[in-house]
Amino acid sequence: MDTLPHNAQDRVYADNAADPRWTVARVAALFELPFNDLIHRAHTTHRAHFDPNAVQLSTLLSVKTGGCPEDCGYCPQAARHHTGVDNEDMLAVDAVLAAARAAKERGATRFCMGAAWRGPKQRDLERVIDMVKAVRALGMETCATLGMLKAGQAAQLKTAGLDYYNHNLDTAPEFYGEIVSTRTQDDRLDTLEEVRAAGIHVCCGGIVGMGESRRMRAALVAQLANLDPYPESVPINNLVQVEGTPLHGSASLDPFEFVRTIACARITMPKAMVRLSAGRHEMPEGIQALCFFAGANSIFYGDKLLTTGNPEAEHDRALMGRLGLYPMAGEATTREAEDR
Ligand code: SAM
Ligand code: DTB
Ligand code: SF4
Repeated sequence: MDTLPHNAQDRVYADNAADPRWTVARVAALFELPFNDLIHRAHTTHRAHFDPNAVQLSTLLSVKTGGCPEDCGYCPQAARHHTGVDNEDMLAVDAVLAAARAAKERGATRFCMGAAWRGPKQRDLERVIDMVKAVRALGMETCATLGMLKAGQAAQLKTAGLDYYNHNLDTAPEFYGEIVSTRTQDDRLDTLEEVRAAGIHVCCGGIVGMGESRRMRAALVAQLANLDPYPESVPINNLVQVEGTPLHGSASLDPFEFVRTIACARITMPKAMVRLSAGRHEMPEGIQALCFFAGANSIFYGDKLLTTGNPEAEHDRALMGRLGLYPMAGEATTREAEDR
């Protein structure tokens, strides 16, 4: 063999020392490393910045389900996809508060509220603001994902006490148009700028397993890592294939490739919370354990994501117990983000 695997690894280190920017080529070189070299490096990075056995627990709630005008190819909530997800009314603040209280009792420290909107109307935003205030008053961290924000909306959420806003870049820029046609990735970047400018922590990641190439996964990670600053929280979702969506029936991703994506996110965004997000329901526990080793330190906790299933809380507690993992204190994660 002309090129020894450790030479390949050295080259990735050396390149990066010369220029801290993560080009697609550099992230692609990480993806190409032998698996053991990659996850060793990711785990070493993880250990340098975090307690390697602490996992942050967030619970999701869909506060406005279905009927979305957008055409995201992966999403069961798009009105034009016939998935059995109905267009429901927005939840009342009391119902949201009850769900947050239950999540807190189960051990979640962050409560994430999602809405199937292209973006919030002012009247709807006002009810979300009341939800944020109510959840915050429980002593939980708050996160919302409401679609695109217009000028001034992020500032209103910040004033209400919103800690994080989730808005994903979802996939590589060159693949985005194949997955979504009703908006561009530049629209996403505009909202991310609004969120940043309002002083809300950014939660931004993507989905893998949508038929993208490895190079495209590298391009997504590079794009996230080159946001300045990179996001405080980076959800890596494995596509949940829902019947009736255009992406249902896509070839499923090699689970080791999912672990590699987590590892690359950890290496390129060393101080971010890397969130092992959608797709855990279908993911073998051994693969989840490898994800934790490769630097994932946050999960969605509770038996439902927005409309699809997630492992039962009890099951996750048992898995964490078997791995010697424990929940991360809520304030610790925000402090971590603020100290960066
Ligand atoms: N409508 C808002 C938006 O698109 O930003 C907020 C809610 S949307 C459901 C939040 C994120 O969920 C999407 O950006 C996407 O990354 C993720 N998501 C949706 N459907 C998914 C699926 N089937 N599998 C994995 N992730 C999915
Ligand atoms: C994120 O990146 N993943 C979560 C959260 N942010 C909002 C959503 C996953 C949704 C999976 C499909 C569903 O349950 O509808
Ligand atoms: Fe709507 Fe968000 Fe689903 Fe896209 S991902 S269809 S914007 S709910």
